[in-house]
Amino acid sequence: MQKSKAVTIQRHIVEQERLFPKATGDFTGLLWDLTLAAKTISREVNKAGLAEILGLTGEVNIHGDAVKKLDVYANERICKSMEHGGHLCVMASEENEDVIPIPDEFPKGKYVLMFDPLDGSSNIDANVSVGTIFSIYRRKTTGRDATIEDCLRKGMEQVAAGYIVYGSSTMMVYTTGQGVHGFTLDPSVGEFLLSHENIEIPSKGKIYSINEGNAHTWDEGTRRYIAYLKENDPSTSRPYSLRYIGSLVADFHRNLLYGGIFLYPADYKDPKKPKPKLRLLYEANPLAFIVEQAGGMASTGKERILDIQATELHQKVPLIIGSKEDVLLYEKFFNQK
Ligand code: P6P
Repeated sequence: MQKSKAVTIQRHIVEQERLFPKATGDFTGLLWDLTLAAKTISREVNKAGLAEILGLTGEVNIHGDAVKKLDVYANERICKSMEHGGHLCVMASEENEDVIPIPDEFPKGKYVLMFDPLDGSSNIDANVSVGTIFSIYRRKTTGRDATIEDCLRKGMEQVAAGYIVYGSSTMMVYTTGQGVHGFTLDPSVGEFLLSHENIEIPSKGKIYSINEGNAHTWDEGTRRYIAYLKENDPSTSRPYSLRYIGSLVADFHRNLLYGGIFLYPADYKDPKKPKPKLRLLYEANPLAFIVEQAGGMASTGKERILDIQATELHQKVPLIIGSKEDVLLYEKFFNQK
């Protein structure tokens, strides 16, 4: 890991903004508001294990505040942190059925924020890493109010994407199309400090991440690919190691740094009606933008994730993402007749 240059994320964002001569600072403000929400969620996630001890399990906590499930808390925290800054025209969340309009009392901006507030939250009680994933687009419509059309986009239109992983430390990883950069939260000063500049994913890994318990639902190509990875052939760096946390951000983050492939293929029990699980707008698109910026690849097996035109807010897609050579090889197996 590179030595931290004690560059805060705020300073890094300003430096990134300087790369865009026409930038107005609006984008910088948006990302700053997001980092504040991240710090607040990190504090709550890290306290979660103390719920019993701190008396946070009742309807009302020791401060008299209503206690919420952490994913509900994270969702509300992001909405409250982002709605008043004047940077956004609309938001959409994995937790909300419909788009989230900016309240009339607040100024509207030119950006769209879509997010998964706390992915993997079912793992919280076991103290497993969880994460927030976000995606930013420029507004597309020109009417008075933004609409769902501003959210139903192709991932290639993103202007920024990132995630916060709440693990042994809290890290924020983001891209604005100028490479991928990681920041580690120093809780003693409450700042995200640059710890991983210009992250590049190895072109080929030795790790595969998939829920082997779903093997009975896999298509033939996926089945043959996973069997191939498990064959003993040191000349082609096989067998691979299976690493599967069951928390997308944690699995993705490890593979981004070490190399490897994460697979969540569709359930093919009914070959005529494949059923994917992960969401295009809140999970696949932001991670696909990040991995491509880091030199990797993200595919459904058939097509590039970032080329998919979203038609529904909660549209699901198969997600095969990670080291380029590994994803390319998967595509060969998946498309073999
Ligand atoms: P499974 C968590 O619920 C999640 O959405 C992702 O974070 C994770 O990668 C996936 O689902 C795990 O799903 O079916 O393997 O438990």
